[in-house]
Amino acid sequence: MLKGRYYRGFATGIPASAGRLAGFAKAFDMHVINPFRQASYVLSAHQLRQLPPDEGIEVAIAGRSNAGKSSAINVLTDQKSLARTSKTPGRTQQIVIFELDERRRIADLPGYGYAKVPHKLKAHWQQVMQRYFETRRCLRGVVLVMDIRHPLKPFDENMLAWCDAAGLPCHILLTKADKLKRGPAQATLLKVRKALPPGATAQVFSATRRTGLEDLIILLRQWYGYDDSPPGNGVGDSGGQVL
Ligand SMILES: Nc1nc2c(ncn2[C@@H]2O[C@H](COP(=O)(O)OP(=O)(O)OP(=O)(O)O)[C@@H](O)[C@H]2O)c(=O)[nH]1
Ligand SMILES: [Mg+2]
Repeated sequence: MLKGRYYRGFATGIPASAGRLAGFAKAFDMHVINPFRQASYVLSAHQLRQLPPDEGIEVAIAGRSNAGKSSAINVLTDQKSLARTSKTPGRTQQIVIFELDERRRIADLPGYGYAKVPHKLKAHWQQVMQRYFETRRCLRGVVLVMDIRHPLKPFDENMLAWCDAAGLPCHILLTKADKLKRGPAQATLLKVRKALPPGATAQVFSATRRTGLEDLIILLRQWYGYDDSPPGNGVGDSGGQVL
């Protein structure tokens, strides 16, 4: 089951050490520390130059319009309306930056593929996104959000291929899982996993039921380096509250 640097755990499909951690936490009914609760809004950028300095660690939340990116951020941070969500697709029209601490950020990216966005704006965003992914050195990984009922659309495939080429980890959230029964949801997860390049992982998620939240937190704790160094020295500080 070894593929590239990642082992696709049976339960979670996330990297081996993270998968083991999730297993231990569940087996011993331990609670995972959620440092993402301390997230706060920083700014909304129309241009790359408006972004915070390219330092520390940034994780981007990408996906098609209306897939559920902002809702996932709200569940992850345990804040009802930190990121603006909407029934109207195309809601997030900027790169919205949330800060966990002075060296860690989440970037909520504009949704791709909303037909009613004017052509000029679409072209603008295509260009900005391309440059963001090509130049942002602090980018540690991409959480690619897909509606579990409509996975792996062309945008998603492009994103996966780009991350693969750039050697950047990509973790897929198959969200809105509450819209499917468990069987079909697991079948989709397996199908998606089979189609992934080596550096990519996938899990089932639901913002409304908080399904998969623990697995997501464990994975992101690794990406942000919360588990790397002893507590109390800044970057490795695993602050936050219990899930
Ligand atoms: N049932 C269900 N609905 C969800 C879930 N996640 C998001 N939604 C709904 O899907 C719609 C879009 O959610 P958003 O979080 O705003 O999606 P987004 O990807 O940020 O959208 P844009 O910013 O427009 O690209 C909203 O009506 C949400 O309530 C989920 O897990 N389950
Ligand atoms: Mg949004």
